[in-house]
Amino acid sequence: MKIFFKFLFVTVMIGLFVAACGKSEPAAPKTYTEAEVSAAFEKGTCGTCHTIPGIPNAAGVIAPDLSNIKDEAEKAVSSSTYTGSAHNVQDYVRESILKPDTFVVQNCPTGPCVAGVMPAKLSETLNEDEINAIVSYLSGLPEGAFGTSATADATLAPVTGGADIVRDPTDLPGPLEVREPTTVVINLEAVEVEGQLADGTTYTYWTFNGAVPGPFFRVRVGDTIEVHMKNNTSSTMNHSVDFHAVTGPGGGAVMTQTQAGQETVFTAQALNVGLFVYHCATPMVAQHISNGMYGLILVEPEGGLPPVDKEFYVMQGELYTSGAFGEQGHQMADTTKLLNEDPDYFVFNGAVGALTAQKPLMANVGDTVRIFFGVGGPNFTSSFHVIGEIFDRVYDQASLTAAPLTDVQTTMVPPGGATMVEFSLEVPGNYILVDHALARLQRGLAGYLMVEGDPNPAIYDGTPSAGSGH
Ligand code: HEC
Ligand SMILES: [Cu+2]
Repeated sequence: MKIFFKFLFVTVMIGLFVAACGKSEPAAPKTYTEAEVSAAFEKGTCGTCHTIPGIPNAAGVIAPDLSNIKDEAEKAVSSSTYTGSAHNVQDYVRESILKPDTFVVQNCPTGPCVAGVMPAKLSETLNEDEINAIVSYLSGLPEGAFGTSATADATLAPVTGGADIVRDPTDLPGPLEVREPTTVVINLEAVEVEGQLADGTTYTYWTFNGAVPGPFFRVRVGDTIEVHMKNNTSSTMNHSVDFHAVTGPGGGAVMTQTQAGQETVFTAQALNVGLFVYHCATPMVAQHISNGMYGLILVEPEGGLPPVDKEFYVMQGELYTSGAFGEQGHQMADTTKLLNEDPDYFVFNGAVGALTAQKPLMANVGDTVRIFFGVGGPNFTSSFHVIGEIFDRVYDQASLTAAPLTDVQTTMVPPGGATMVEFSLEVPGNYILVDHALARLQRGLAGYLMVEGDPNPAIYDGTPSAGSGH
């Protein structure tokens, strides 16, 4: 924001200077406020790929830096390699937004630019006014991009709604029957959803199949997975999938970069037993993951896993929002915080309260429970712990072929990693799933395992005291 104001200030000063010199009156195009311009850029998700001076959240890791787009555009329209129809800066920028495939720019920060990366649907996502705001801003101040900053910082109206994007921790398929390897079809669809992040707070999640984490898949070692990766027609971004269970470059990502309304397919053989993360691998990958695009696939050994009474599916991730933790209303993604690894929210299964107030894990005294736990991240390692329980078995790093560790209090799970833990329940009550880096509890990271049954005073007895925080 600071840079923004500096930019604005310089602009206004140039404007005043021009006016004071009595030079030609600039034509009077419609002026747009800071808030209008920022909102248009946000809606177009431009800052996800481009560096744009003054626009919050700009990261610009894969697309041309637009700081100097005025000069670049002037050069481009008069060059022989340019194949578009623009003759001036405004038309060039407008054409880039409306018909991104008309021509391909030469230089991107990661190397030569490629066609088809800039979303083709911006013409539908943005209305005329929003496009004008962007064009006016990019084609160069001082010619009237902004009025005053009178309406700057206009806060968005608080929204309490937002779709439920929480994956129920019991939403997973049961053990496979004993069988020979076969082909298993895996259907994924990238869907961008305005979801509830916390009470009174919404966020635009990018999901696999509408929930966070994505669906839990269960196959047998030796199976061939046939992955169908769809991208919903309403998507503003391309999406893809990288399965850590797949052997081959990109884990599927090189074959599944999928545009809105399209579908891609690949097949792969599950060579290794284990519990594996899958995630979107479209640049900027960290942002696609943070926004909710991760899930787990279990590759069972021949003969399956030992039976248990209850199985649960839990994943941890972090979100980087424009407002601080707890701020009401719609939150935008903050790419600067993402790159600085400075999250506002830590969540299990996508949202604050997902596994406490909304969809707690339920079990009974006497049950053996198994938790398939993974970390989408994108950046933080979890020190996974269940308050009041000891893991009887930890399949460390989700290796299901090595002997499990026994009698473990807390286990570390890195981003893009998983674990399988098992324990039996002897005492009824409320157990809390946490990352033992407990400051994260204050940022939304908690889940309940509610255990019903008869008290077991031989194992746990006493009078509850007030204020334990448990
Ligand atoms: C998913 C990443 C992505 C998003 C989102 C995106 N762009 Fe782009 N953009 C690119 C890439 C990659 C190129 C260069 C390749 C090409 O020319 O198609 C590009 C090219 C451009 C250019 C031409 C740059 C030059 O140096 O000539 C402009 C202007 C532009 N984008 C503006 C925008 C605006 C405005 C938005 C938001 C409304 C936006 N882009 C959203 C990736 C993106
Ligand atoms: Cu994605």
